[in-house]
Amino acid sequence: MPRTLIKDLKGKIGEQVKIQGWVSVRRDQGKMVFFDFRDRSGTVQAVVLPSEELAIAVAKEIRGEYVISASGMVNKRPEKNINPDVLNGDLELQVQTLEILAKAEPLPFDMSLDGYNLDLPTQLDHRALTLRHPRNQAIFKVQAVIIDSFREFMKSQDFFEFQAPSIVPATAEGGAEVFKVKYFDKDAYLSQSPQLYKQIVMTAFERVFSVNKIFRAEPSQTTRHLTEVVSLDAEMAFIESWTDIRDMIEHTVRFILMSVSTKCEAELKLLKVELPVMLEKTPTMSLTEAQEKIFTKTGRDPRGDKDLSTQDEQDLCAIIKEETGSDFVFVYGYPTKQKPFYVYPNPENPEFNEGVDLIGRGREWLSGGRRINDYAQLMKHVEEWEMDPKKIEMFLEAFRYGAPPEGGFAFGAERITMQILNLENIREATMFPRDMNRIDQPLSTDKKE
Ligand code: AMO
Repeated sequence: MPRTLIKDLKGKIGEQVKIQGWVSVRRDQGKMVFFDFRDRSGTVQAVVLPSEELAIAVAKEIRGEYVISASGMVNKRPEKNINPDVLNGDLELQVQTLEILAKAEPLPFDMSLDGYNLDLPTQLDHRALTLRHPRNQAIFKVQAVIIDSFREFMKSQDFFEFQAPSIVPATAEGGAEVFKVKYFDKDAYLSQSPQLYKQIVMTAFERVFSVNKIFRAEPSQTTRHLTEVVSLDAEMAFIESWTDIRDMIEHTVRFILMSVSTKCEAELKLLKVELPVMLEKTPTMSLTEAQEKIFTKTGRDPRGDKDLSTQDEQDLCAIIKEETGSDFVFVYGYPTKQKPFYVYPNPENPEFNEGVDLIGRGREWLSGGRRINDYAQLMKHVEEWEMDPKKIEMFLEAFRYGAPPEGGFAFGAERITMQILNLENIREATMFPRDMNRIDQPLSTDKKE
């Protein structure tokens, strides 16, 4: 008999089927044995009656995470046992034959949905097992939809996908947060961002995007930083103003939210998540205006600070939510000297730049902005930022030979997943998180996230 996926059982009441999957739970009730079976598509309750002598003997041997093949009849559940809130809550598989395909050792912790409240370090130490949990599967299914819908939207807007390198001769973002690698007898770096490459490729293909790994030597242990990130990057030519970039960011995020809402209904329900509200037009303000607003509304004075602090981001989002109902706000115009050399200074007030961040639900989701495209101006910044032009020669060549007005943006897949799903720690939204203290296993046993 061919295998039926568990999600398709609902159309097969009264029919004989064969399913294959894992045992999530075994419950013995008198002489009967109940199971929750799980495959890639969902979960179903099954019962083995004592009259099925062969099957009941096998059932008694089975523990959590055994891999089985089970055949039997799909029955409608009695009215009083129906659970309308879960997949297959109205049916049950009455097992007639049961085969063990693979055994499992006794589990180190309870894997059943109700008993699942492991602390994060234990979850991550046992990722190979905890990935099987429906809650974690839901998180990573949403993440897959986020990445897919980024690609889909970019392509719909005529952006060209390219592959960015991970080994680079120079750092794009500045700062010390870079991993140096021994490259034969030379030094090289792991890419912090495909920034310089997306700008080069933009000068050939106009609209480009990439989905790639970036690496940041984040020396601190926060709930929103990783050392290895999936970065979703875009760059576009022939813009009139930085606001074209802001609008593209808004359309992209709106498309992602819409895709998650339509494609991940079951996952959002399981995770008990409400999507953030994005208005027709997201409120936009300069850093100075945002600081002024925070001061007026809270009495706390961040005016003159060079960036928004974590507290500022939280306060600003709370104020904007109350004033407009929006869960998002764009903040632009950061001090030019605080940001990387490629960001475009405001021609009327060059101390502030035309970089923009999207802040939502109290945290930064995404960064972008207009870039310097004039070669002479770029070279002036290279000098002022004390960069070695020889190390970025390939980038400079693209701009020496004609680069249109342009800009772009980037966001981390893990950060946006965390924010969309309202998770407390970015590691929950990362299958195999790398940070200061962990590469699969903790690097030292006395430090926990
Ligand atoms: P920035 O450094 O702000 O900008 O990064 C852009 C976005 O990438 C994500 N991100 C991270 N996520 C998790 N852990 C980290 N350590 C981490 N660092 C960054 C965030 C952040 O908003 N080149 C520019 C982008 C551009 O202008 O196009 C850049 O890298 O979501």
